[in-house]
Amino acid sequence: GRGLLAIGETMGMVAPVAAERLERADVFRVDAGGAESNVAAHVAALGQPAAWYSHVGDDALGRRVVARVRSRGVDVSRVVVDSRHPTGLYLKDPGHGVAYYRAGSAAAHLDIADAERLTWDGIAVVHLSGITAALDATAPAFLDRVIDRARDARVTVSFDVNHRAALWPADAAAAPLLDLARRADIVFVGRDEAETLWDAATADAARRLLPETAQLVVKDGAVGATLYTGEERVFESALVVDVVEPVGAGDAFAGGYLAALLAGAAPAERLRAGHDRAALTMATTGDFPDDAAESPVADIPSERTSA
Ligand code: KDG
Repeated sequence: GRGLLAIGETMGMVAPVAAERLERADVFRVDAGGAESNVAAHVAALGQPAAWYSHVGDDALGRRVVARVRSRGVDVSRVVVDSRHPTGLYLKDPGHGVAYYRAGSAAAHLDIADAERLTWDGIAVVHLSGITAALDATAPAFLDRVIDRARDARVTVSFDVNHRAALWPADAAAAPLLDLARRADIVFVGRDEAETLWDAATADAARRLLPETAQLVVKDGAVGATLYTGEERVFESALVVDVVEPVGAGDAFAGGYLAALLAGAAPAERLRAGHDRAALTMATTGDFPDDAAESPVADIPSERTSA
């Protein structure tokens, strides 16, 4: 069947192996971290076709990132290697957020030419996130063009609002993120995120801002998630888990949901698939269910395209 294309920056991620503060930890892993490729990896893990598109630098970190995403079953053949700009990097300080080293990265240079180059064969859903809108002056136009082209190709547009306060404050992000959400067919937003951005303190308040969205999912952390479709409102409780580190749980939820959608699952089942993947991800300091035992550089990619 047709699958998912996720688009957006994936960086090198450095995280303590145990849930220790960055300042004190001695043992770290270097993995790939990017909201959109995480979603693709969850979709692939659940047996649905998934591809990822972005730019990486022509550097060891970029090769490591691409190899890692590929090792999770994601088609990376579209990824562009940019010889002029580096792969971005971020550090995790468990329980205390992240630090980005991504300004001017290869993926921050995604632009309209990238959007024009995309092909839609085999793609049922394109997944985007609000992180891309914050990256660079060229990124908003890139997202606009991707959405227009997906619509023309009758590809479903999935959008995770993904406000990252370390990239842009809520007052700057609120309007552009709402505009993007209004153009998507499927929207994922946190209840607290909708409150911070748009003063929408409840799931129903978020729905009033996005009344036309074909599938609106409002996630309320440990409580559960609500799905609004044209006809119904479905709530599914979250699973009870011991949280080691929560970063990546939102991507896991979206990946579980979208994999179930691609498999033809009913609304409640899609929400449960999201909760299942999120629970697995919160049990690790990485962005992805624990696969640290795998060799991260076993598979160096051979495809190299110059930007
Ligand atoms: O959702 C997890 C992401 O936040 C993480 O993988 C890094 O993509 C990332 C970002 O921009 O924060």
